[in-house]
This record gives sequence, structure tokens and C-alpha cells, in this order.
Amino acid sequence: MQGRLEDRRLLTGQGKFTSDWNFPNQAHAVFLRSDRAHAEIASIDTRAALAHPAVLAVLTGEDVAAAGYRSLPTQLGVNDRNGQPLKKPPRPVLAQGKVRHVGECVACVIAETALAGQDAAELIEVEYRELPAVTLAEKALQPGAPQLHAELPGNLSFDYGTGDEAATEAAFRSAARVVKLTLDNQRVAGNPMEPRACCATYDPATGKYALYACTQGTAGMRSQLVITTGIPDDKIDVIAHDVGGGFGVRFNIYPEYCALLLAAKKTARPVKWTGTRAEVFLSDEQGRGVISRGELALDASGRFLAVRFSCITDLGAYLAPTGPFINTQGVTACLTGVYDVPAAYARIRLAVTNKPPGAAYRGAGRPVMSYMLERLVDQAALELNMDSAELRRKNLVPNSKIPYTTANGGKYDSGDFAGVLADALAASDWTGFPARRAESTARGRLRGRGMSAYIEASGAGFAPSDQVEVRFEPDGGITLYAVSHSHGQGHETTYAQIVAGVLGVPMETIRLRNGDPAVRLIGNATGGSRSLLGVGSVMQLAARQVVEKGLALASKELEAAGADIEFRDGAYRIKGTDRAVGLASLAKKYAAATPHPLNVKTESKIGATYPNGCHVAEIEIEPETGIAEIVRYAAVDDAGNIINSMIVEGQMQGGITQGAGQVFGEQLIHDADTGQLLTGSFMDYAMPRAGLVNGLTLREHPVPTATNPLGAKGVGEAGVTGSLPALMNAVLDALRQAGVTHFDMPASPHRIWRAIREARAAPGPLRHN
Ligand code: MCN
Repeated sequence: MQGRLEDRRLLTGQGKFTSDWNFPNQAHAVFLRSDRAHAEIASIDTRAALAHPAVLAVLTGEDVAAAGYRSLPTQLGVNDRNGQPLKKPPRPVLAQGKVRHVGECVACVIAETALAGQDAAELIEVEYRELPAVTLAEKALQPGAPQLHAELPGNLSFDYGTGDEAATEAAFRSAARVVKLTLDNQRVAGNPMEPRACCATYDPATGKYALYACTQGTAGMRSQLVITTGIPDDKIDVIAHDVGGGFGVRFNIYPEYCALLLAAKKTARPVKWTGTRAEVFLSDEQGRGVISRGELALDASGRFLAVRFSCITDLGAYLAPTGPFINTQGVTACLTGVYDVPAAYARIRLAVTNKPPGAAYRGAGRPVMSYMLERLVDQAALELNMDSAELRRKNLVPNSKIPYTTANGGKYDSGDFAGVLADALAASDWTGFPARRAESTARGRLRGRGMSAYIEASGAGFAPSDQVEVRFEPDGGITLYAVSHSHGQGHETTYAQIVAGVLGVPMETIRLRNGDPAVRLIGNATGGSRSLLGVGSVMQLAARQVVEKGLALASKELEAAGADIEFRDGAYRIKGTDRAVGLASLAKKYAAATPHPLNVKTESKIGATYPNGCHVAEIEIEPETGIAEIVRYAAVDDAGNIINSMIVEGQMQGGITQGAGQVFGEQLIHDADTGQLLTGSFMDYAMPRAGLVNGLTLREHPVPTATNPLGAKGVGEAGVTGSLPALMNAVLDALRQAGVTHFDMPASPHRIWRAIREARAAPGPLRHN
């Protein structure tokens, strides 16, 4: 199998990640972080640190305020249930007067070396006046809870509602059966391989800054920096080459990036910061963290009448730029799943707590909804004593109703949900399960099976459009420019495939540059699994434009009218003759021209579409140890037209494994009283290992969408949206055999073992959390 274009570079150590950038005369930054969750800052004494011989400067909140730096931005494009806009408490670059979570940046030390900076940071004396902390969103909204921000009375930032509340209430009143669940979707860490890092430079002669950072997209990051620092847009470049993973937590700016810009200006030196894994745990945006309540109303025949969802979401101490969006519209984008449900309503209250900010994490809200909905459907099947696949099939949106408008206004453009489910039944050998379970039972194992029929939204993006450029280089190569940043998804390969497919040139002659400051483009960061359908589509449009431009040159070359010339297999040919000229040789002929006459810049605004699928997981539990193992996993997914099956397979594998990570172990635990992170390293935060997901069968069921020229839907997040509920449904199915009737993630060996022991000790309906 042919690898990806980027593989050789990355596998031979030739990648250029953020900490690979180094500049002459570079200084190093170290951050002093709050060791308390909530406290007033009585004083900060930096004198001893400043006296350290290797220290160049120490910045505090006063310095960033004096420089005119403002709050980091956040936004939400809708008003709340009461017509109120989002309440936005300020989020300073360095703490001002108060700290609100462990890990918040209090001071920035700039020194000759990072080690000296670390020594000096320890010399800073901060006098804190400790305040009571609140780490649970539910508690934060209760009367008498510690108050985090003067601007946010009651710790409530937003009270979101979507759908028709009255119609939903009426449907629930008429229902023959109501199924209810309260589920904990625990907080998790993104943990990209590359910890956050950045390097800032400042040129006093031009007043120009550059920030080298790991980012999912430079354009969005630049505009967030402009808002925060007040530096004019044309005076700042954001640059990134290779980025070692993102998973959503490299989408936004962070306080450290702004502090380094100020540090570079103050010291007149390039300043570099390389974060540690501990800092990833303490200060990266975090994901999920929602205890939600879901209700499903059914009629006597098992038809779904309505869905109701409510939760109080933990935004952490500050509103991350995309935190409010992800936790409201992101969650409810597919409120009714793949089902034909007449009424639905969701209410989400956004609360602040003394924890690091929460925002996007692979799936960006959608897995919260798919997890609840698919757990509800399995619970309904259990209560109705029905086959869970049959209950799903009965309620799917039929193909005849697609395009389908959901009860809260979502527009599913295409799909074949029944066909996908049928394929999943076949791929998973659904009917063979009883025999496999009997065999497991004979070996003393609890075997469980879980299904999820998921749908999720590939985003429309925040930017006004996606622009790309195609440039022909003097060496005969073609360079593609885009904003969306590849940080593991293989864009170099797939964009090259698309362009090569139109131009008929070898894809190896095409390279991709994202985050190149010399070519400023408007566009979306990588996120919402939309790079292919958005940017990839524009790449195709751009390549077609190149072919059109080339026609004029070919017409001159062949001395024939354009109408008599056709373009095929990389060459312009006079129809019905063998007289032809290749696009590559035309490009070569004009290689010295600037700009090259075949260069194009193209843009388009492409909207959302809805990848979907059906996943079936089978797991086995060893009751004596609580160890759970995935023994079979079949996933059938509709990602529309596929450009690169190998990459899509990798994305599905990665997404499914990421879901499995949350199901079987990952959990950020903050001490309820002190707000200290108790799982702040890989010793106590259980990352999934490669061996976790076994027996994977992946099948495609493509239904092209008409919403973009490629007919493609996203895949980057689909795996996790599907696997979270499928795996937990399987865990529950296994545990029910031991008398456990309720169980929350993570299904770690200890928690499983304890639940089984308690159920055996107290037979009857039990609740385990
Ligand atoms: N693709 C394809 N055919 C399709 C759809 C996609 O060939 N029908 C290919 C694309 O060309 C691209 C890849 O699959 O090479 C993923 O495409 P897409 O679904 O458009 O997703 P994005 O490129 O926008 O990636 C974002 C998505 C998100 S939101 C997260 S979070 C995530 C993810 O991708 N983080 C990742 N996958 C990740 N993979 C790695 N290795 N690391 C991360 O941090």
C-alpha cells in the first residue's frame, strides 16, 4: 500500500514542529502557574527573580494591562432562552487580582535558558488569600456557591434552549412510555503528542511580530491574537509547519502565546516557550465534562415521539474562545440523531467552575449527544424487551424523507440510514451473537454487545469562506496554499490527490503549505471534520480553474481555437487529432513569468453536511479482575465520496480508539474541595494503548452529498461519535448479566470489578456510578 506524501518527512525526523524553531539570540520563557484553584492575589514580589543573573524580565498581570492587552475573546452567535446574550467574564493573559484555576498563568519569566527561568520562577513570591473553590458545575449554580467573577452573578454564563419546548412537553404527556437516564460524560484531556509551545519574535524597525505556534489554523489564531493584544493584523504573522496533533485543543489561542509577544517586545529578543506534559494537563483546554439528563418518549408500539435533553455544562474558570459554541450548538446539532422524531427540546446551562477552560475535544459536542441518545435507545429496547437494532430500524428517518429537517431545525442533506444499519448487522454478524456469548459464558467471561446508530455534523466553519491558492513553481512543482492545518489528517496527500486528479500530473510534484505568512488567506482552521469537504472542494475548483486558464495558452501553442481543444489526462488536444500539448510542458514554458500565468486563487463558502454510521461493539469482561476487552468491532460509515480510503480508515481507527480511551479509562479528576488535578500525568491518566481496540471491521457505505463539489462528508470525528455509545452499550450489556443496571464511564477494571462485587452483594436493581 502506498503511504502518504508526508510520511517520509515525518518518519525520518525531518518534520519541523514548534520547538524545532530556533532563532539567534533566543531567550526562554517559563510560566509561574497558580497552585491554587481560587484565591485573591494580595501581592507578587518579583525582585528576587529579577535579581537572578540569567533573567531578562518578569511579566505579571500589571504588565499585560499596561501594554493594553485585553481579555482573550469568546463568542456565541445566539441569545439564550430569555433573549440574553452570552455573559463574558474577562480572561486576562496573566492573572489580575485573582486566580481561578490551578495552572492559570500568574507570571512569565524570560531568561537566558529555560532552566534558569525555572529557577527564577521559584523565587517569585506570590501572597494568596485563599478562597473557597467550586469544581462541579451543578454546585456552582447553587445558592451560596463560591462566586468566580463579579460579572457573572450565580456563576451562570448562558441558559441555552433549542427546539420546541411546548410541543415536546405535549408529546411527553401523551407518551405510553418514557425512558430516562442521567449520565456522566467525564472530563478528558486532548493530550496531543506535541505539548503546546510557541516562539515569538519582534522587529522594532518594522513593529512586526511573528508567532510560531502549534495550531490547527493560523488565520483564526491571528485574529484572536489581534483582538487580545491590539496588535494590528498586518503587524503580526502566525506561522506553523508540522503540528503534532490537535484533537480540538489546538484550535484557539492561549494566554501563553499573547504573553510571549509582549515578552519579545520587552526584551527585544526572540522568546521561546516549550510546555511540558504536566502543563498540557494543567492548562490545555479540556473536553466533555457534562452530567446530563435525557428522556425519550415512546408510543405503545415503540415509535419515538420526543427527545428531551438537559445539562449543566462546566466551562471551567474562563470561557475559551469556542467553549460556549461547542457546548451548546455543537452538542445539539444532531439532537434527534438518525431518528424521525417529531418533537425535541434541549436546555443547556453554561456554568463556570475552578477548573481549566473546556472547549472542543474530538467530536466537539456531538459525542455528548450521541452518547446520551444511543444509551437511551438501548435502555428503551431493554425496557420494551425488543431487539435494539429493530427498535432503531423502526425509528430511522426513511430515505423518502431525506432531505430531512430535524425537530430543532437541523437539515440532514443526504443519507441511507436503513442501508447503513443493514450493512452493520451483516458486518457484525448480529445474529451470531448468542452463540458467541454462550461460548464466552462457558469460559467464565461476561460478553456484551452494543450498537450505536450515530449522525454528526461536519461543520460549516466560522470563516466567511475558504480560500486556496495554486502556484506553479520554477522547478516544475506545484504548491498549494490553504489555511486549514494538517496535524495528523494527511492533507498533503489528499489535497494533492484532488488537484493531481484534475490536472493529470503526478501527485508527488504537488506540495502543500499551510500557515505560510507570505500567502495570507481567509479560511477555516482544521476543525469540525470539514477540511476535505470545504478546503478540498475549493482545491478541486481551483484545479479546474487552472485547466481553464491553461486553455488560452494551449490554444496559442496549438494554433487552434479553444472550442476545438479538449483537456484529458494532463494534456490539451485538438479534438479528433493527435496534436497535443501537456499542461506540465505549458507550465514549464512559462516558468520564468511572475506571476506564473497558470496561478489561481479561488474561494468558496461550503456548508455543513452529516456523516453518519452504525457501529456494533462486542466486549468481554473478566469478572474476577474487572478487565474489559474489545473482541469485535464493526463500523459501517457514510462519509460520502471518499478521496483516500487508507487515510479514512486511519481516521476511523483513531476516532474509535479515542472513544475507547474515554470509555475504558481516561478521566480528569479534580479534588472537589481544593480543585487540585489528581490525574495530571500519564502515571494516573489512562491513555488508550494500541492494543485496546481489536477485531476491527471497517466498511464504507458512501451516500454522496450535493452540498459540496466532492460529494464528501467528514470522517475526522465520526469514529469517536460512534464508538462512545456503542462501547458503553456493550459494557452495560455485559454488566447486566452480573446484576449491574447502571454504570458510568470510565469502565476501568477497578470500577467494573467494584460494580460487579456490589451487585453480587446486593442483588436487585442497583445504581452504580
Ligand atoms: N477524507 C477523505 N474522504 C472523505 C473525508 C475525509 O479522504 N470523505 C480525508 C481528508 O482528506 C483528510 C482526512 O480524511 O485527509 C480527514 O478529513 P476531514 O474529515 O475533513 O477532517 P479534517 O481534516 O478537518 O480534520 C479534523 C478532524 C478533527 S475536528 C479532529 S479533532 C481530529 C481529526 O480530524 N484531530 C486529529 N483527526 C485527527 N487525526 C490525527 N491524527 N490527529 C488529530 O489531532
